[in-house]
Amino acid sequence: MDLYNKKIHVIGMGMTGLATAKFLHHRGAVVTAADMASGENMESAVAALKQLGIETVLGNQYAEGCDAADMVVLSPGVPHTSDFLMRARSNGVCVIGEIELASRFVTAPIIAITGTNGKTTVTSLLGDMLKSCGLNVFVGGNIGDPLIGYVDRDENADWIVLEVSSFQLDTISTFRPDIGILLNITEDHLDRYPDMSAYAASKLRIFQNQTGRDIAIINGSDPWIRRFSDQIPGRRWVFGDPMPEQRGSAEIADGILRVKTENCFSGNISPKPDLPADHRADGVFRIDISRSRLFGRHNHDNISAAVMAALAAGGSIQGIQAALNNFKGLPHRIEFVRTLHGVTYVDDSKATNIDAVYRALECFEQPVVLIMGGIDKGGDYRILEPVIQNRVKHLIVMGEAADIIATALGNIVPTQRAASMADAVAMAYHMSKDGDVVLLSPACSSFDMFKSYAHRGNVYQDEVNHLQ
Ligand code: UMA
Repeated sequence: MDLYNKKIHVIGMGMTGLATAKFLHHRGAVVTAADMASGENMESAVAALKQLGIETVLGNQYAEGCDAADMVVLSPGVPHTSDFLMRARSNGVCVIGEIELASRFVTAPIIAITGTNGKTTVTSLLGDMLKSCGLNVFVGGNIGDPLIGYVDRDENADWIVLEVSSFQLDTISTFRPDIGILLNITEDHLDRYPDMSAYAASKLRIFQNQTGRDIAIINGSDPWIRRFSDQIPGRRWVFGDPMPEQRGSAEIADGILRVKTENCFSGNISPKPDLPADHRADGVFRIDISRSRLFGRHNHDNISAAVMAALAAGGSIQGIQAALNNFKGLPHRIEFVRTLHGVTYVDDSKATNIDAVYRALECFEQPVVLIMGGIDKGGDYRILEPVIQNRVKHLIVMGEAADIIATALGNIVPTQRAASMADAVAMAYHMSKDGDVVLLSPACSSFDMFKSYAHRGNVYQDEVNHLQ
């Protein structure tokens, strides 16, 4: 793809837009970077781009110029259906996202991971597994390191392990992972998609350019994935319930994960010559998961998917097992904070959708004081009814969604409103007793009161650590 002298409009000047604008500039394109925001927040981005001589446009005018560009490159946060983009497309302008652009310059094989929940855990765990098998791996994408930066730095990995969001998949056209993983599809981002079918279709795009030589690792127990499985052209490696025409399977019993696969290397994925011969034939691979610190049923799915992908990429059992044993889990995902007076405090601030709260509650046998709330994303909180009835003794709601959640769930569990995180933690402290769990699992995004889910989790942990 020749970018020299091409007029390219980069929309969004966050992490993705900055990396994209720099890459395009280095390749000789005439770049304009634009962002709907203006003011202090944009100062450092503008300064960084100006230093390279890249023109920037902020505020109301930011969409202007798209029609006259050769190409528009979007950041994931920019809805691909915005009017100005529809207009540019109808004027013949090529509109793509950063993942699509970057993938056109990647030569290493790609493992892409998507799903409503668990994708960061799987991306991170899989990256560790392949590294522990001696491979040189780039781990990035939605997890926080844009793929375009890898391309710009001229890195040369053996494998790319890429977390991709539905937003990123919306703007692909040729992106084709050698191994695609779809973990689950449950309600999320319904503030951006008109309905669940549209959101599911977006997730399924991970497989749209795969051929029969590629591998699709999928969750056979997920109703949306089962419904759309005929749209998956790759070879299906299935964890959870079995599916027709599967070419690989994963089962967990008695703390052992058993993965049975076809010969991993019959397709276009070549093993590194120094990998052990035990993976060159059909067979069952056994991994001991009993010592893993990833607990809960949902983590069985995450481990199964990561192990399957690591095997498909030619990883050794020893390397995979060592990485799993050493993996501590990620911050703000059902993270233990402390025990005080017999009460266990857990931070699950990353639970920004309803299904994630369901999965978190399933991990606990003990009575739970649950803290929820933030910005509502349009899902149905009543899905939580059974698990709340079984496990939750008090519900504390906060933020913009407090009333919506209280209306949906307040009639099945005693519910109180908190004005701040400090207030919520103080309430939880008084409501809990020896043997209980206090769980922050918001089901909402955080931007009404915090900078990010991580900021929200850190504030919660600070409040918990200050309790006497
Ligand atoms: N902006 C516009 N016009 C718009 C919308 C946004 O100009 O219509 C501007 C904003 O003013 C802002 C910039 O775009 O200055 C931000 O762009 P962005 O939202 O795409 O953010 P980035 O910093 O580029 O981060 C993105 C991902 N963000 C989103 O998808 C919202 C990051 O995922 C990702 O780590 C990063 O690219 C690198 O790939 C975050 C996320 O929340 C963690 N992802 C969602 C999720 O996981 O659920 C999908």
